[in-house]
Amino acid sequence: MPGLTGPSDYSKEPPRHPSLKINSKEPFNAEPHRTALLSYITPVDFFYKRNHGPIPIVDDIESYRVSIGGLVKNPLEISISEIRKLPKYNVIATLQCAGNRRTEMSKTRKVRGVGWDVAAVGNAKWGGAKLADVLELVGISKNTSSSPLGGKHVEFISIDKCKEENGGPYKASIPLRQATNPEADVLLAYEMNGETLNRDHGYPLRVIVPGVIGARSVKWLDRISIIEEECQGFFMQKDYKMFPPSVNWDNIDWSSRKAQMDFPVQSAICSLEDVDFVKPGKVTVAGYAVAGGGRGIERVDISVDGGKTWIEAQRCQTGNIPYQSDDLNNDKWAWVLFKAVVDVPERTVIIAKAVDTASNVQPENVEVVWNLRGILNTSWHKVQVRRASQVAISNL
Ligand SMILES: Nc1nc2c(c(=O)[nH]1)N[C@H]1C(S)=C(S)[C@@H](COP(=O)(O)O)O[C@H]1N2
Ligand SMILES: [Mo]
Repeated sequence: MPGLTGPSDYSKEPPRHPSLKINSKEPFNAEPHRTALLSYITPVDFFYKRNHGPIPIVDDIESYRVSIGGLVKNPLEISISEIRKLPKYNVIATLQCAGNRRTEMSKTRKVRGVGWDVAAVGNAKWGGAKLADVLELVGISKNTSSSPLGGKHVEFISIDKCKEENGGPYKASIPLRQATNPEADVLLAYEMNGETLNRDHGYPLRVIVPGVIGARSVKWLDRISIIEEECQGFFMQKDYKMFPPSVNWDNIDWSSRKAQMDFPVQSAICSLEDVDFVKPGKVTVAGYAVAGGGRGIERVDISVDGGKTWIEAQRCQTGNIPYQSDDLNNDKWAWVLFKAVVDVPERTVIIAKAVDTASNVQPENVEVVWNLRGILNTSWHKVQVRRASQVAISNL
């Protein structure tokens, strides 16, 4: 790799916004304050950064090529300018780390992994070519589950080097069926929010797999390989799998579970901290809700009495206030923002729970989804709230 010596050379990291909360410095893992998620499009500076190694440097964009090989008749090397000549698509899609809300899961029972609050997620406009169009260049037609030479999966291999792969590149795969389906909107993206993708987010080219856990959206793309079986890399076989609560580090059998792909329905309150002290009067309960697999959000319920009674929040996909509910789900891969203005008792627990268009509902308790790697904490999001006047009185 030009400029970097290996998986522990952190001497050339890009500058980052000082307000980010750093969960791990090397590799750099950071999330914004949760209030940064109250705008529909997450600014690049405040978009969470999730890395497994140093940020690679691609300083000669002219000589940069992505090779497409494996089980294809006519392998190809393609430059950025050639990719830019293909039809360009802008897809608004939410990217969420499978480890989002891990810190909260760890409070129930300890889990292994980088700690995250509720902001290992962001919504961006990704600009690039459709993978389905790129694969046609090597003779793989649209909407197929098997290539002429028997390939069934598309593997993405990165430039970065990470410890988990013993100094080798980060990699992942998706089924060929998804990769060749134009409606799955899998992109090779060179833009984020209308700007050239920056180094932290995968410059010069990354994969975006909408509706799927962030781990499959490989950054700093180096190679695409058409393969028969799923990618055998660490992050597909030894990580990012959801285990039942009974599995621990002594009895784990990685091969017994599938690689996690679609994200389950999720929501979080971002206008309040846990614990938050609020002034007497109305309180705004706002945040994001997102469904995986291209499903939309049907409803977001809010409780201000710890789950005894519920009201429905307003939702929108533009960020405009007042929130409209008639402009919903135009962006099928994107989150919806929700908002409810409520009266709260002096001391209470406020809860958000989302329902997707398949009527999947977030689970009530973190215990039922607890797993040793701490992924997919989609349990009801709760914040404790106290009225400031009550605090003042109790201090007397
Ligand atoms: N090459 C490479 N791609 C990667 C990763 C990585 O460490 N290296 N991390 C993955 C994970 S786990 C997530 S959640 C997303 C994070 O993307 P972001 O940093 O742009 O938010 O990138 C994914 N793609
Ligand atoms: Mo992730």
